[in-house]
Amino acid sequence: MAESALKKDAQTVYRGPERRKQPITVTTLSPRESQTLEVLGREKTIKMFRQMYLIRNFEQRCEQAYQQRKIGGFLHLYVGQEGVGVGMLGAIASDDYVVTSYRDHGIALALGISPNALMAELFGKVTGVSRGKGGSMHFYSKEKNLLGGHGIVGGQIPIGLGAAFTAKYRQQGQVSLVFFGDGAMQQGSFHEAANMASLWNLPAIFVVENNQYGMGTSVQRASSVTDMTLKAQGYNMEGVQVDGMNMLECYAVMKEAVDSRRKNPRPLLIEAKTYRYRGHSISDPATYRRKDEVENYQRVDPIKQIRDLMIEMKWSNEEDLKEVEKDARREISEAVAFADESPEPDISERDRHVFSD
Ligand SMILES: Cc1ncc(C[n+]2csc(CCOP(=O)(O)OP(=O)(O)O)c2C)c(N)n1
Ligand SMILES: [Mg+2]
Repeated sequence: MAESALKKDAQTVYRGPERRKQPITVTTLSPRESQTLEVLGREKTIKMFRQMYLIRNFEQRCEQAYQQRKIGGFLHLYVGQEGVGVGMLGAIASDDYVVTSYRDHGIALALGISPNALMAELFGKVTGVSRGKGGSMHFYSKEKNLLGGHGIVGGQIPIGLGAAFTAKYRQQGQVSLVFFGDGAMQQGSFHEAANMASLWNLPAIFVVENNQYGMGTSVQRASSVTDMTLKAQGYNMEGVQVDGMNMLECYAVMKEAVDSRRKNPRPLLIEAKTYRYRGHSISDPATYRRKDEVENYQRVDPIKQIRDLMIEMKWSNEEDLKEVEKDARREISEAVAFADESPEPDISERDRHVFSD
């Protein structure tokens, strides 16, 4: 059956099937975008722009440091997906739970974890978020309720479900955000967790960051349907699609989701249509896709869209935004210096934190 026919009977709330082909401008702002800008206001919007820029710069410096052999092991960059992390995490409360995959740098930074501690983690230094023992795929923060970056595809989903159970049990209105990729959605772990979340009315917000590829395999070749919200239907769960290149929409969809679920816990699936500009990991030259495909997404780059909009709305100007960018670059340079200068873990660290200490 065609996907559109399946959709007809869907219990899903559907917000426009495809990402915008054109960047946001003042004259083409949708009512939701205008409203979101009003809610966020100038200061917070510029702050979120800075956060996206900070993530991009962090990732670029990671690439450099990897080439200089200061970082080893795996490295999966978030470049292109910044609108999802910053938009969605900008809408949650500090005591909500968050869990994600190995593509975790952007999520950790968007949560406000210090770039120093993240860069140090990548450099294998004891000052890192996981004391240098986790590396790129294993960022954690007890303080920010980040329950990890996880290397097993889909492995984080049942953990996020557990956090949603905790949230409901405690009755303090928390929610659990569970980020995973389009590849991970095909794993049994998603389907088991979705079923239980629905049956038990848990406040789990499943966010599939559909960046169109799982390693070198396009989503069309890996998923029975390409509209991921259809998969929510089998679990009597609401499903929403959002343009992941649009930070304002990502904020709006998450804000609405968390506001409605704090009092009445129910799961939700959000499919963020996004794109990764780089290969799957640092060692992937991404020869399986065409250059113009990447360029099409770069035309609606999440950072550039907000930057241009700020200028067009006269909420800022070229000069001031350059200062914002310079300041973010300074912060990342300091993080690199901090990581460089930090000590490696002492040999006595070897047996610590293996279990629960
Ligand atoms: C259980 C498991 N199977 C396979 C792998 C190898 N692997 C690592 S990443 C990946 C692709 C996942 O793609 P997706 O979920 O779309 O996330 P993205 O990398 O696009 O963020 C695969 C197959 C793994 N780490 N774990
Ligand atoms: Mg993917």
